[in-house]
Amino acid sequence: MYHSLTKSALKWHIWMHYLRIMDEILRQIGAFQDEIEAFDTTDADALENFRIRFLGTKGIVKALMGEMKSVPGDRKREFGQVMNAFKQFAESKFGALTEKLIVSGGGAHGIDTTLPGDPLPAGSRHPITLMRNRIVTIFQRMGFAVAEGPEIEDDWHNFTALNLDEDHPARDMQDTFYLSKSPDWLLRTHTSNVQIREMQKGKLPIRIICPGRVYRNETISARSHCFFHQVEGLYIDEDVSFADLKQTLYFFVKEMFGDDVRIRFRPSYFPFTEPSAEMDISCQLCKGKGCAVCKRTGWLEILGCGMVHPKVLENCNIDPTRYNGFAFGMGIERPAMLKYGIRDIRLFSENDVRFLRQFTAAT
Ligand code: 2NM
Repeated sequence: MYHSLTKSALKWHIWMHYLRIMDEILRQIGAFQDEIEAFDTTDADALENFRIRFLGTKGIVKALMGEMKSVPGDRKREFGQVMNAFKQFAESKFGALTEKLIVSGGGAHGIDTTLPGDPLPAGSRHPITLMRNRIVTIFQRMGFAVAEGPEIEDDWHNFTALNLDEDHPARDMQDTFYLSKSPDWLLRTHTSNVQIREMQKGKLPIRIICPGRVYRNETISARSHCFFHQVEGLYIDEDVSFADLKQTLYFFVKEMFGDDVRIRFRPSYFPFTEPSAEMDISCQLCKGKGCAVCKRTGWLEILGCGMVHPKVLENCNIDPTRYNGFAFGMGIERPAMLKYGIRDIRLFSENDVRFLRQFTAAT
């Protein structure tokens, strides 16, 4: 008797617990329905928190499911069906709300992934870059490799190695920016420092093209700036002739300006080349007839060149009785101004997008 009493008391306890759970399930379903109906459909974060609270691994549905073990055997099936129905109902409601959020532009991360993307305005290359690339590419096709080096340089690589003696005017404070720290350090005045460094490496022959920014202490105006860009070339081998120099540069200008361009060389002087020359091309605006741009001469000066001075080779430990070569240097700003009709050199460094946007060429 006592035995059956405890058994039924125990059973009663189990049943009471089961009814309380079923009660709790109904309460949670009601709470879920109330909450989802009142839900602000634009708040993606709130929706996710709401979902986790009900359907997460530590959520309400999971916790109620865990009560399965205390459900009377003949009610486990019914309990399972109710819980599964609740879970599926909740999942479909969350699914519908998430869909709505995405379509209305909220999305899980505030991004509507179904909309076409915003077009990104394509940038354009700087006219100096365009001109430099055109020059460099032509020389690369002739077998020249690009070499680069430091813009902050020591006196030796910028001046001494290039055969500029101690009292050469270019060394003057008036012309060169020296670093306040030491009179030995300066901002390079040409990219020849790169060529010196390449020659010092001792690997011959050398065929390099050196583009880069250079600095000179000049008054800024429409025509000159305290920094600008250069491309210098160097070819060192056995038996290099002035004819090689002329033909290399002639090929370059024909590629650059077209087959009908004419060139001329005028004798000149540089401490680092002997002989030295300046090269002119027939004016591209008047085709050599004479106009304001070429100052009625029909010619435009575009570069300086010459055969590398034996002293320069010696300074770089290259034997001048065995090797020789040519070098040349040109600015980038002037030809770019000519090509694009730019009247003020300062425009290149002002970064006004209305100016920069106009250069849309692919290279
Ligand atoms: C020029 C004109 C002529 C030149 C010479 C050298 C080096 F390093 F080989 F000696 N580099 N660049 C050179 C020669 C530059 O610019 C107007």
